[in-house]
Amino acid sequence: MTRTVAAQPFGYPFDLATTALLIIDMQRDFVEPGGFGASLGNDVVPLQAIIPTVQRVLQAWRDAGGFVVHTREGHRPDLSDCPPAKRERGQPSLRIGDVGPMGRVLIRGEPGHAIVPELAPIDGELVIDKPGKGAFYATPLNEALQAKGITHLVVMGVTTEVCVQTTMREANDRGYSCLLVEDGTASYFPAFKDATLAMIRAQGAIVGWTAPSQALLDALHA
Ligand code: TIU
Repeated sequence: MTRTVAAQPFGYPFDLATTALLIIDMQRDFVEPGGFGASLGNDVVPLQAIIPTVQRVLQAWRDAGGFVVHTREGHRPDLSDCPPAKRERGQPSLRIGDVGPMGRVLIRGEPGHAIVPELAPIDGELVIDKPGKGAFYATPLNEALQAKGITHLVVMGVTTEVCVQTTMREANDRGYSCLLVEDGTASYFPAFKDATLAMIRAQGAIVGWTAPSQALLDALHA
C-alpha cells in the first residue's frame, strides 16, 4: 500500500514494507551536557528539545510494524578507526577518547556513546556503529537495507547539517528516496538547520523531501 506524505517540494510516496525509519546519532554525547557536542562549545538544549517528537514518530512507526535503524557515531577504544585529523580538529575542551563526565568521549561502550533512554533500540531494530559523519561510510548499512528490500528512508536525528545531511546525501547517491522529518532533527545552529532543509528540497528534491512530523503521522494513520 502506497501512502503519501504532504511534504516539500511535493508529496512523498512510500510503502511501509520498503521504507526504513533511520534515526541518526541520538546519543548522550550529542544531546547531554558533558559530551562531545558540548566539548566543542555547543549548547545542547536545541537537540534535547526534539526527543519527544522523535519518540512520538518512533512509537508510531513501531506500532505500524515498520523497520527501524539507529546509528551511533563513535570509535573503538584504541582509536584505530579515528583519523588523527578528526581527533585533532578544532580546540575542544575534551578530545575524542579523553575521559569526560560520561566516560571517554565518543568511544563505543562508554555511557556517553549510548542512545538516550527515551529512544533506546528494542529487539528487531538495527543499530549501526559508524566512525564518520555519514552512516554509509565504513558500515554495513547499505548491505543491510538491500537485504531487506528497502528503497526509502525516513530520517530523523542530529545534527541536521552534519551527520543527517551527510547521510542523506550518501543515501541519495545510492538510490534511496529520503524524507527528512523537519521537527525530528536539530542543529546546534538554528540557521544551519533552516539552510539544510532548504537545500535538501531545492531543485525538485535534489537530495530529498522534508515534512513536519504530523504530516508523516497522518500518512501512517491514513
Ligand atoms: N558536531 C556536530 O554538529 N555533529 C557531529 O559531530 N556529529 C553528528 O552530527 N552526529
